Amino acid sequence: MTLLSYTPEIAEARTRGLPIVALESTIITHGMPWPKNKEMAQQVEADIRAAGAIPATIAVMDSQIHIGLSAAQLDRLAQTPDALKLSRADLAVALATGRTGATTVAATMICAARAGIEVFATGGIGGVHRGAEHSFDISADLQELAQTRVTVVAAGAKAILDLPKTLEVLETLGVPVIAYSQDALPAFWSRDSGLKAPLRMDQPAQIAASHRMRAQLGLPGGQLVANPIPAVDELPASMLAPLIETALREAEAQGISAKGVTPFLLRRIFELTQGASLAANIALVRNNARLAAEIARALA
Ligand code: PSU
Repeated sequence: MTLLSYTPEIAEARTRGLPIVALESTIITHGMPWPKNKEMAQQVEADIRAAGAIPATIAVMDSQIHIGLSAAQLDRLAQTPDALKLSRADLAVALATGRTGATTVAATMICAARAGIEVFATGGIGGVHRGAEHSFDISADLQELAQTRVTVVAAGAKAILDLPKTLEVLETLGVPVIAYSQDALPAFWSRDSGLKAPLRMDQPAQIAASHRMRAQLGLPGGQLVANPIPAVDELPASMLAPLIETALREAEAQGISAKGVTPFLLRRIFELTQGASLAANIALVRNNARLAAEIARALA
């Protein structure tokens, strides 16, 4: 049995050199409730096709890394909320033990790179959690961006995080943080974090060119393209701020830690916004998928 299993469509796209966009699966199992999670995954795949690229949703099932999921596999995964949340540390263990695992940004980057896929769309990357000076909770996504050559399109890092510290760590790690078509770093559900992004680019073709340039320079690591949520879909940061504070206090009081923190906060903010955060989350992932498809087309 081969380690990587491609759907026939993706196998053909690889041989023909067609543009492919990788998609992660933790957002499906741990980021959104059933059945919206499955609808989102299907919709995002359709968006990528409409933009002229081939979607490749990545997950671990039956001791294989699946590059592209069948409708039945996607359906099964979306109803497996206890799937492992896989990052660099546990990817091999899930494969060795046959457990079903959803890939985070970090694990999806590893799998995409092995499959020769250079562009990946997600919602928001993990980063430095608030209070990290005490908890040391820093997402493995940041290290992965520093070492694996995949361009990741996200709406920045999630607003539940400490964004200034996240930017500092990315700078230390040598990861280019490129805001798309604006100067400000986006803040996931909102367009503007109040922080200036280190870099700005306005053309997908130039983002593709800088991806290539890093390889020519022999630099490891990818790029983070921070794509703001469309204005019509954004939630005001001022409305979210107190709700994020409430959710963070609850997480602390309930002793939520490690991999549990982000899913807990996303779920609580979904409840506190009466579902508005989920609608925004879906809109921003779709927006990221469309931009990722344009970058993949420029690279193909
Ligand atoms: N984007 C979303 N929702 C999510 C995620 C991204 O819109 O749930 C997932 C990604 O898989 C990312 C993970 O890698 O959240 C970050 O988790 P942590 O903070 O535990 O590293």
